Amino acid sequence: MLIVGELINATRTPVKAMLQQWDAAGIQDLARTQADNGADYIDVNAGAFASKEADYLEWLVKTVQEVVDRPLCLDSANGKAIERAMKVHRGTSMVNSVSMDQQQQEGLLPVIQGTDCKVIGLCMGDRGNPPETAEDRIRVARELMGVLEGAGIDRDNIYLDPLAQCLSTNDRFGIEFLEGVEAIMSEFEGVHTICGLSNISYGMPMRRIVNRAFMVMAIRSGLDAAIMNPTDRKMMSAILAAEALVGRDPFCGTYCDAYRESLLED
Ligand code: THG
Repeated sequence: MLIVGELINATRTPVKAMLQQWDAAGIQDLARTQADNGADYIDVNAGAFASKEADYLEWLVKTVQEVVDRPLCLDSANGKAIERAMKVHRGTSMVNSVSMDQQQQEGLLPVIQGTDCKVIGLCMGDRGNPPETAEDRIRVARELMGVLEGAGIDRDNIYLDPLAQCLSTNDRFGIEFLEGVEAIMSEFEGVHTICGLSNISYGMPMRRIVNRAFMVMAIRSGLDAAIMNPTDRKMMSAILAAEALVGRDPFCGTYCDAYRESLLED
């Protein structure tokens, strides 16, 4: 499982305050904590500041990469902000995200083409209409694959996001997402799937219980990446166990290594 740490997101109150004060030390603490807890990528999102988003995102990239060697997941719907962030990013970033929004594609595809960046293809139609059913998801996924592969992006660099949405607003959203992952992974061999995991539990009590159960099921459906909180040790343990159980951990080696490093928590 490829883990993208979600904590540097301006929709979170403490992070919003850090950005307003250009608090580099606070941001760098969050970056180190996530890297130390196993994040492969660090997500950076300044979407709560419409007008200053591009300035903040560029600053986040520089500030985070001063202290961690991980690549970043550039989380913005604003093509200009992504373009500026990519210019200062060291190594190969992950662009989050390209959807079927025409205008956004026109801004982003030229910036991505010819690079080796990973790209999240978000299953969201033109004008931002979200999918409801598994069928909706696979339909948008097909369109995204046409656009992304058509732009010359390697399948191994594509992460399709079927969009996890709040279970509390529609009790079908868990199963429709899971069936979407399965359909995508079997139709496009070699592609990856990712999601913002904790969306599923929004508005529910004891969200982490729901997040962990959802993750285990999503792994069974083929999900191989997630934007999530890597400091949740019980979640990280459930991921390691689930991956061993579906045959994605030869000789349970990664699970046993994590045990020896005292990373597991029951
Ligand atoms: N898909 C893609 N990108 C995304 C999302 C997605 N980026 C944004 C979001 N959704 C994923 N990121 C976050 C960041 C913070 C929080 C949720 C999703 C958040 N977390 C709780 C908090 O801080 O209070 C804690 C969650 C928990 O661990 O219980 O607010 O869907 N491509």
